[in-house]
Amino acid sequence: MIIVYSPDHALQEGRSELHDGKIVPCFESPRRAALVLAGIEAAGLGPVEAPQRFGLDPVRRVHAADYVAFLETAWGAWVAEHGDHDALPFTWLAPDMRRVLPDHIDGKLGYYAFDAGTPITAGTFRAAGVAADVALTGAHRLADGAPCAFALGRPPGHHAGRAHYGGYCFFNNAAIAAQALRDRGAARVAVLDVDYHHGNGTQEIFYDRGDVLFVSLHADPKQEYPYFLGFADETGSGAGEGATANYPLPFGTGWDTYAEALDHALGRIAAFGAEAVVVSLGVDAYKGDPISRFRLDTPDFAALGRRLAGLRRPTLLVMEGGYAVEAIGLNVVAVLRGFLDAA
Ligand code: SP5
Ligand code: ZN
Repeated sequence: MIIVYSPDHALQEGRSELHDGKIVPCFESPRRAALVLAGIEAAGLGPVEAPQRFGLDPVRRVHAADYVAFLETAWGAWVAEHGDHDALPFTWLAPDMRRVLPDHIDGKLGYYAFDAGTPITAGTFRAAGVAADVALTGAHRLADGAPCAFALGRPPGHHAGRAHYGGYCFFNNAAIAAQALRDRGAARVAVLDVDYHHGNGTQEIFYDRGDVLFVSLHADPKQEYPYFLGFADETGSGAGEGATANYPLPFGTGWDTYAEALDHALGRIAAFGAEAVVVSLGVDAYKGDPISRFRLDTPDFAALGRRLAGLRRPTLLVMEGGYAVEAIGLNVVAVLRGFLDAA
């Protein structure tokens, strides 16, 4: 399997996030990607390639131009105001307020962010751009005929919407890749999101489109972050009616329950006639994950990989979450091994 990786992910290294009422070290750290790479190299899973550079045009295919420009300038504006430590918002736009873009950086953060867990740092914009390039490189390899690829980038992407960031995500790497596959000629693309958290950003981006199916398995938003999207009655709108499918699952979900929902989700993708599949691959459904409450074990991730291969379609796996760092390499390798064994 082609593995796309750049060490430049380390440009995003936030110090702290708000968690359970405390400021704690960021769960989403450079060590995560380094350990996944080490696992892949130890397992000899495939050639590791550097990303190509695509610039911001493919990013702007799914993100608003003003949002991209904000991310490019936010750090400079923050430092000028507050000095050289992570930028975090402290206030947000509630639905009954006015969506007017503030001039002040503190207001801008609240306008574009949806949580206090996603610090902007000196390297955020560059790291997010490289993560998009990693996913885009994988997408182009698929379009050129590769059967599968793994985009090992960070920061992750699936919580980032057309014009908002949060959940450790800035650019929606999976959505950018899915759009690139469309632009390279795939008539129908499916995004399957197996991260423990709902992929609210990806869903928002494609909600009214019939050409990209979004299917997500995740913890029930009545119980879990991001709380305000990912319910089963969200099925798409307009031309996208029927092209969104959510499988909210309860705390404590283990492989049997998960596999049943997964098989249903895979059936949807096959029935849709996807010509390519992008998998938002978080491994935070792992039983040892520090911020999650599902019960998948490492062999279950291998079974997940085998089922993904069973779709028999060109497949791009894109790294998302997974915070049990000691196990993250094993769990990702299990998915990729399972996929290759069944391919
Ligand atoms: C890409 C990705 O996986 N992003 C996840 C962002 C989650 N951030 C908020 C986590 C809040 C977890 N609260 C759990 C309480 C446990 N005591
Ligand atoms: Zn997650």
